[in-house]
Amino acid sequence: MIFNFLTYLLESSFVRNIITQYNMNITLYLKRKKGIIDDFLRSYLNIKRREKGCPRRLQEAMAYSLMAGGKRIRPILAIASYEAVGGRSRNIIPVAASLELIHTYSLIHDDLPAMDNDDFRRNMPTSHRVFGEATAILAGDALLTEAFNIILQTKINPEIKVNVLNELTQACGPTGMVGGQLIDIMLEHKRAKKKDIVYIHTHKTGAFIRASVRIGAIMAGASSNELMALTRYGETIGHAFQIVDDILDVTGKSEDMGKSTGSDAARGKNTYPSIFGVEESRRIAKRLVNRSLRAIDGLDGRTEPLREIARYILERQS
Ligand code: GRG
Repeated sequence: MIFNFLTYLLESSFVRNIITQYNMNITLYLKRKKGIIDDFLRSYLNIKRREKGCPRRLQEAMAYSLMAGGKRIRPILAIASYEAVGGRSRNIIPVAASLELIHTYSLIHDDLPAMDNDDFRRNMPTSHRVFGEATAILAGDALLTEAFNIILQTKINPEIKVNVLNELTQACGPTGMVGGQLIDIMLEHKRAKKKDIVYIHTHKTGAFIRASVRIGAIMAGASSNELMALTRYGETIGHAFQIVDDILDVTGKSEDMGKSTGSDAARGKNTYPSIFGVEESRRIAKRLVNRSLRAIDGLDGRTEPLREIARYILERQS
């Protein structure tokens, strides 16, 4: 009887979460997962190098931005979400890594003269500064297309594959990232309303982060309740991620951010700090992160990495 009770207690999600909490070192976790993604991307680029038909200069421009040292937060979120609902296969790695190709494309295009016109990204000259505008645009286009190709080549259940592709097209296309980017640009030097800034943040940045979390869950065959909880988690941290990005553009150091700071104000961008001030923006981001933690309270898988990533998003300096 006592033995049964002790077994029940040790297997309960509450106790398991406490045990993981004490074992969890988020810095080490992020470093390990980033290492896995970097290894995959390196071998992917090696395959591309050997493949006939892809011009050398295009390969170089793709590799330059892809291996410039990003945090790999979107792939890591997909893996953490996958593992939280019991996913075990290594098939998650190519799918997670493909998210980094889409993210890198968006950064290359975001930095272009017609967009944010940035000279530095991840402490390196931006793609168009090194390769010229035309090659930079094409490197972005190639990375976006290749992301879908990597998923297509991954051996997974065809229904899951279609669902993953559907998530990405919804999140990164006109109703997601690209739509958010357009409204962001259209409202430069104009006074935006609160609903506009919420739209920009949840579409330009939030939709893709939400999709990264959902893709991990879909890959693991999550139940509808698990998917609902993780969707809520993904959208709240996605929104908070961009608010923190806005705050860091005001308060962060350019060496940590890898690009010049203060650029949002110089460009007349509508940001949370420009509308609510830095302190209130911090409070809003904190509220969103708390909401994300509550959203996954009911899950009894390995949720501690997701919790720690949410806290990290709030406290990050780069
Ligand atoms: C289609 C022409 C055309 C342009 C599209 C899609 C797009 C341009 C822009 C998307 C806007 C964008 C880049 C949003 C993401 C903003 C953001 C918070 C970037 C930083 O992400 P981190 O901190 O960066 O994850 P690292 O460097 O760590 O990868």
